[in-house]
Amino acid sequence: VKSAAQWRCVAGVLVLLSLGLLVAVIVRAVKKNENTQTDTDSVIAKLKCKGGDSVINTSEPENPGVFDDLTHKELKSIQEYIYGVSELKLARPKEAKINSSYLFVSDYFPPKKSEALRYLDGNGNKPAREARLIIFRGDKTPPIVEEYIVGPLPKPTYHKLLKSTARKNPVPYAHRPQGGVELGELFGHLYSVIDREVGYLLKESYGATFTHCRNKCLTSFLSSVSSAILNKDVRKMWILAKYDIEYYSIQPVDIAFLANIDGSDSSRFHIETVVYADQVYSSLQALAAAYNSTSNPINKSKVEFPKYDENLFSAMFRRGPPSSSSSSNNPQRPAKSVEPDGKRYSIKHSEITFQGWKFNFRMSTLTGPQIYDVRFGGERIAYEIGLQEIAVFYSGQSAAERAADYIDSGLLVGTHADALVPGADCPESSTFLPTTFLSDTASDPVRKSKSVCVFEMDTGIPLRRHLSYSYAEGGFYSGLSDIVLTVRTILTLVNYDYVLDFVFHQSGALEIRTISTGYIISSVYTDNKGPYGFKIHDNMIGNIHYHMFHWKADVDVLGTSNRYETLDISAEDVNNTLSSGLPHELYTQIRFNRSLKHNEQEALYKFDFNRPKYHVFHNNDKKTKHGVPRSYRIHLAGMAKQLIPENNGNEMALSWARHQLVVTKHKDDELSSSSCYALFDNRQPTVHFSNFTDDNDNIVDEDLVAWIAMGVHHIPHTEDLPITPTPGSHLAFFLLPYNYFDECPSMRSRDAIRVGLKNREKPEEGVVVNRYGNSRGVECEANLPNYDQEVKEDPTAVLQNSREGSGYS
Ligand SMILES: *[C@@H]1O[C@H](CO)[C@@H](O)[C@H](O)[C@H]1NC(C)=O
Ligand SMILES: *[C@@H]1O[C@H](CO)[C@@H](O)[C@H](O)[C@H]1NC(C)=O
Ligand SMILES: *[C@@H]1O[C@H](CO)[C@@H](O)[C@H](O)[C@H]1NC(C)=O
Ligand SMILES: *[C@@H]1O[C@H](CO)[C@@H](O)[C@H](O)[C@H]1NC(C)=O
Ligand SMILES: *[C@@H]1O[C@H](CO)[C@@H](O)[C@H](O)[C@H]1NC(C)=O
Ligand SMILES: *[C@@H]1O[C@H](CO)[C@@H](O)[C@H](O)[C@H]1NC(C)=O
Ligand SMILES: *[C@@H]1O[C@H](CO)[C@@H](O)[C@H](O)[C@H]1NC(C)=O
Ligand SMILES: [Cu+2]
Repeated sequence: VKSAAQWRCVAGVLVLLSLGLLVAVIVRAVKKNENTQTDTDSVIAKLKCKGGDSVINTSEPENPGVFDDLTHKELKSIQEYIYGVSELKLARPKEAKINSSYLFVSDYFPPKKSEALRYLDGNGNKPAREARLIIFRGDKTPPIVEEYIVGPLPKPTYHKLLKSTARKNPVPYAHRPQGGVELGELFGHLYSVIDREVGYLLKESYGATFTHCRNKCLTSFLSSVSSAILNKDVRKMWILAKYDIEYYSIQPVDIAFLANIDGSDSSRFHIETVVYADQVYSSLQALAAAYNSTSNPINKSKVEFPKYDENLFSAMFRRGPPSSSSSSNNPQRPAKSVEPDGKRYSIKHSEITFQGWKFNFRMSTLTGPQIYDVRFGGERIAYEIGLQEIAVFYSGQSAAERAADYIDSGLLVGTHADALVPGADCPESSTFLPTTFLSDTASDPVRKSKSVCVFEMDTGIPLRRHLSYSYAEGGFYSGLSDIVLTVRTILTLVNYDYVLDFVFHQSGALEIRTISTGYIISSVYTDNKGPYGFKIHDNMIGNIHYHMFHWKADVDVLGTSNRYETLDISAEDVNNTLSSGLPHELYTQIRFNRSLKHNEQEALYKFDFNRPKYHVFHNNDKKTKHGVPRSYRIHLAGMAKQLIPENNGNEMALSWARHQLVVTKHKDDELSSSSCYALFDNRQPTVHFSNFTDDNDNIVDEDLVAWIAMGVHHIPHTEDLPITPTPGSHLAFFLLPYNYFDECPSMRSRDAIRVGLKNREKPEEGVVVNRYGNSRGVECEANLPNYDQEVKEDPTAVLQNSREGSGYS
């Protein structure tokens, strides 16, 4: 007997079916007209898929938990509180100058791990929620940067300096990260000075200037010169001129300015060196004089302003004849993923669940994406996994080119996750999550509506499969596609774009992946630049560089009392007399030895091709029924050697890249391995990662944290034009169950397919196909939001229409 609800459902489906037919007719009608349409408007067939019973609530929680980011309401209360603190005298955004005290950025400050665990595991009160504020004190003498903890939220009553054994606070003003207030004053001042002194030269040489230039403008790329390079705490930046045209990082011109932007008085900012056409001058005036000299003529550059159209090599329009399978008359849509039975994951604010997985996601304003309390099958395997730092170091023939050593947390990585585009950045069926934070240029909390996407996807690769073809050998097939949940964010850090994924597999494996794309940085071609890049366009080389990434993985395998062991694989010779019949015959085979790491120094790991190893973490009291420690293994699949010697130049900022894996005893103070000051502070790092292991703590039966470095070298080539494609740049590390489950946990997945004989005794009776209740075929399409319409109505959903809240760039 069917219930009324079920009948209603059937009726609903019929209505939808007929609606679907109607839509199909419309689609056909629209298709006919397509050739006459210039707009790419598309009608989406709306034959609605079943909803499923998952909960998707991406709104801010009323009562945020221990892993939720600061909510809009909390941010407002922080503003109200902090602007009322009289001794700080904070200037409001818009009024803030580099010579005033102002709020630079906010971040959630997670509670101590022990308190959070007591609360999560049911034996403790909910820890107070606190915020971390970076405050620039430009009106102090000397000016400094202070970090404050403000709480308890949502009604703050205190602010106190952040005290930590692992980081300096306060921080010299010269080490502060870049932000909108400073860059506003910097560009306003220096661009007009440059144009005043050498504007006519820029016009003659490049057909463009920095100011009053309408559609023929120069813009610039900034490279901070760190205190380690200068050997003192002075703030300097190279300003590398580029054409302001799509896209400036591969439209270089051969003039660069070294700016001294030290202190809090912007009227004292000045250009102290200029490099023009490979010739060096000590001031703008000196260049102007030399340029005019008739007695002693200098080499002059003469380039035309590029012509902007769809074929401009640096512009990103589709060009070239369509490849054979589709033509411009007959476009054919690519394969897409659908959710025929609705979403199989749930999102409740920061908490995400999928096929036995459960975790919380947040975006740290300072360090980027993080997941917390990561559980599989109910059991916690990691407390926290998060990005720590992204760096890219360039080389070049000139001082300005090689100064381009970017430590991206100096740009506040978490604020650069923005405007993910469904259909290109993430599947159209994705759920998008917002981020919210305070910035130095916006009066209200800045909200980015599509910073993160969550989606289920069939990777198209079998998670497992076996075919036992012959009847004699069993006669069956069994397979399961690697169907995963991905939580993705993409950080656009000036010219580069980094795709950062947390990928949850049904085998209990967690994959953390970084992929790079975006525009390279280039410089003007001269004959002597051979070792630093190929000539890839008329007048341009793509400079060699390398990208480095650092991640933290606070693993908790069956509790917080863990050990770290390597399984060392080696060759050994054994007696082979029995097989060979010869008395002295040896046979060489491989074996492994378990090697327990006792302290942090012993655990420092540098990859060695000659010594293959597994890295496993376990709780010594938790064994399988076979007496083997139940472990999780960290598999490194994205290593690259960092070649700058230790303590040399900017290497200090990358001390985390000295080892591919470091294991430390958990300390709340050792919150992150780098800091937003790392662009400038290398002479005396605010956070110096190699100090984390100096105290050489015991790591046997302790709460352990694994720190993982990844990297990739990049020698640009013509196919990096206009943009670097992602294939080949996938770097990852995995957390893999290792003797943790009795068998592969994917055995419980209903996504599997088995084909077997009906009757093994009588193969002639044929086969059965078992899909474990899943039906085949895709009869519906999700009711996807119309993205094109959305951005037409609100362009800010994809492009910013003012500098407000932009942070840097
Ligand atoms: C989502 O969460 C918010 C805040 O807790 C709540 O007010 C709202 O009702 C929830 N929405 C749904 C559809 O459950
Ligand atoms: C701060 O700088 C602004 C210019 O940016 C200037 O007008 C103002 O007088 C300065 N204030 C102090 C106290 O120096
Ligand atoms: C150089 O020549 C230009 C153009 O004649 C002139 O405008 C400029 O003032 C001269 N600059 C110097 C430093 O002589
Ligand atoms: C000017 O260019 C020529 C030819 O490239 C070169 O030989 C010369 O050294 C350059 N002069 C300066 C001052 O760099
Ligand atoms: C493993 O242990 C064996 C026996 O103790 C030893 O001969 C061998 O050198 C060890 N291998 C490694 C890589 O430590
Ligand atoms: C190998 O084992 C055989 C039989 O056990 C023994 O006779 C022979 O001496 C052994 N050879 C070596 C090289 O140890
Ligand atoms: C790191 O250790 C060095 C040497 O012991 C010390 O001078 C420095 O202050 C430490 N840095 C931090 C951030 O603790
Ligand atoms: Cu690159």
